[in-house]
Amino acid sequence: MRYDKIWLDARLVTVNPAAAGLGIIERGAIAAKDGRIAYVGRQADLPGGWSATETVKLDGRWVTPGLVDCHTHLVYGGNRAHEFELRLAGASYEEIARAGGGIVSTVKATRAASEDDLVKTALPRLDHLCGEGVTTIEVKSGYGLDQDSEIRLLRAARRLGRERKVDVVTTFLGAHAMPPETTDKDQFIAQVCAMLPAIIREKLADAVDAFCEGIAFSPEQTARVFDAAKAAGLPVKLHADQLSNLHGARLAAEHGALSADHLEYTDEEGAAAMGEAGTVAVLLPGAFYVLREKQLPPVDAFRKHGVKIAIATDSNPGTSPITSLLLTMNMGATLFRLTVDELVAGVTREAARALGRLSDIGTLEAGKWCDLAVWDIERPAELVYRIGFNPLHQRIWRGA
Ligand code: DI6
Ligand code: FE
Repeated sequence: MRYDKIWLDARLVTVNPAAAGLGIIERGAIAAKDGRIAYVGRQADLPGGWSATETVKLDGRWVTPGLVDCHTHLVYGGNRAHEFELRLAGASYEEIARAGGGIVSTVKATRAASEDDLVKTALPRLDHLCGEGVTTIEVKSGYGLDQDSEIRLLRAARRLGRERKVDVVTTFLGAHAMPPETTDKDQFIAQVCAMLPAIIREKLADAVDAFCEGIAFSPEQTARVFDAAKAAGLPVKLHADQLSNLHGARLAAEHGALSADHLEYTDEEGAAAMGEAGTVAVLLPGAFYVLREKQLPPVDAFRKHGVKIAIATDSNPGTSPITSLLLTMNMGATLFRLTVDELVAGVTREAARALGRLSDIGTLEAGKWCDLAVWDIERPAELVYRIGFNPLHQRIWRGA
């Protein structure tokens, strides 16, 4: 076999679901051909007679799958530093939202931005994430809230994937908030559903999301968006039970959602429904931290009901202005008491599952894209333990 590139003397965190724990292989080798993993396993088991165009010795460094940030709102205009100051002075997130700030202030700035502006302002945030080994990122719309602005935002998100060596998975989140020009929620939901054909025609969305919450949309309104998405052949996900328990987790599970995200107020019944349906729990400790939330997501219930757990940055200008998946892992440990194994799987295999991409990325298995992160660490726990330190040695996307 002739490989394009082979990495030798590696300690592999395969995250292979068939293996115990993180599927670690000491003295491992991994080889790429045509951008995909052609061999992964013990170096001693490499098939005889192999050769490679390029050989890299990793001197015992650790290799994980490229990291997957499966929930972001990376593309938007402006920022909300002013609102941050108001919150420091005592205003709550919901009070600011009800007074016309919050998401709506970002909507105004996003509508005023050109597609070029949106790409230009998102790139430094993307670069920071990629600088920590992220090779796939999900980006949601939801700051345009009219058809043209949502489409502009999604086009900008797609462009990020052409400007950088990274996979960008896009999600249409038209039902994120009420736009400032309307107050009739049912009517706006009808408009959101009516935006889908144009978005699909341009292949601008890989999934559809909604924000099911008192300050956003009801379960019934969310279900209408889900039905429209399903009729159009797109998978769904949900911002569920972030600030109160509207049984969004159960709703997402009933609709076969890829994931339900946030979930601080989810009850055991919701967790059980998610386990049954195979809906991934995407936990977002950055938003929990910024909002000084006290209610913890029901991690034990997720474990008990076999719910797969992913974690993500939720990178957004309001509740999670964070562009570090490593820091997010640290928060997942300290705030949510997730284990190192859960966190490493949560930013690789389970994040890929939450995007419906597990057959292509998220673990080190032959046939998947050869997206890797090579780390200068002595054990995987170091990825979680340090705060504000980046041990990335090298990032490989599609074998190069
Ligand atoms: N939940 C969140 O945490 C973000 N969106 C959502 O539905 C917040 C977005 C923002 O405040 O701009
Ligand atoms: Fe979000």
